[in-house]
Amino acid sequence: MSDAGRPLLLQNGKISDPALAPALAERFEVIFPDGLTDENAAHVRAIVSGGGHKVDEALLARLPALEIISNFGVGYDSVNVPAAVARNVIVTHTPGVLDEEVADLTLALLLATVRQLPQADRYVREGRWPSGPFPLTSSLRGRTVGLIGLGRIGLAIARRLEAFGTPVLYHSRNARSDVAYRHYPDLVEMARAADILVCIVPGGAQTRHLVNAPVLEALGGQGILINVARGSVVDEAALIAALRAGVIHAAGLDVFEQEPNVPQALRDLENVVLLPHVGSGTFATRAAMGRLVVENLDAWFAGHPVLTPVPECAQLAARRAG
Ligand code: A2R
Repeated sequence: MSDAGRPLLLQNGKISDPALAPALAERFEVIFPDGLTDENAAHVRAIVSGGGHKVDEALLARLPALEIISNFGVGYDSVNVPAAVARNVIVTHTPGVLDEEVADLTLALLLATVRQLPQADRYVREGRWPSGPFPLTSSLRGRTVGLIGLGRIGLAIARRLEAFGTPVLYHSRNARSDVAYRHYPDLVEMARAADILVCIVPGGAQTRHLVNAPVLEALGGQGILINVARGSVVDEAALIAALRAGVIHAAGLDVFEQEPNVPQALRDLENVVLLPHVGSGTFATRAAMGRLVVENLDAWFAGHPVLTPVPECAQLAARRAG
């Protein structure tokens, strides 16, 4: 316990939900990484993580009283979950509440890339229209989308694509029994069959550079890559080379390998649409994520089962609740 009698919580990273800070302050004594000392580190019982800030082995080793990490976001690749589980620390995340929002953004980015909407906007702003019409663009008509990942968000994207009359394929480790979309265990094979690839898998070591030079070559010269997952899923150097050489046609990216730094080489290309990781970035959805972060903490400190443990923690969460 802290001096004020409330548990000590470390907020690791800037969280973009304005309601979260007051909700945490009501329940916890909140400290930030720059206020972490050897003395108070010994009493930290909870972490709220997010914004890509790492919760690594070194940080966990400083926090012997830590019980729970409540991650603001569905992706938790910035948290070293095995190290947390080894210390009996529960990790929760915010699945489900952002699926539709991220799927909306994905379709917006996909259409913006296919139809070159930011380029067309620049064309008008720069006063170039009077000197001639905007060049014709590629089309979503008659094209097939290969989803890399068909989980909660992938399914929400697939539903939207159906409304657009766009056939859907998917790659994942396991085929789903509840969908009619064709499953490709081999990503290169799916890239050959698809015109557009959309990445919506978790980040981390297992999916690092899943999209590499051979996948981009298989996608081909009219191909388009959309990444709304994690920057680490795509080999950015291979992507830049492919975009420059016309190995693929274009890319729409919401995530990058070294966020918030985007390589100048990407920014110099005309055939890319670049967004600053805004997939779930609306007031309503960030508020829903913030509420789930707090609900998980409330459940834990009331001695109830947490609501949304990450899958790797499900057993630990059940054991601690039992
Ligand atoms: O592989 P499976 O059968 O577990 O299918 C999951 C797939 N997936 C992978 N596919 C290929 N290679 C892998 N190493 C791999 N690991 C996972 O990604 C499943 O189809 C999908 C993940 O679905 P969910 O767990 O429901 O995640 P959700 O909520 O759709 O979010 C996906 C990611 C987040 O982790 C953030 O990084 C990003 O979207 O916002």
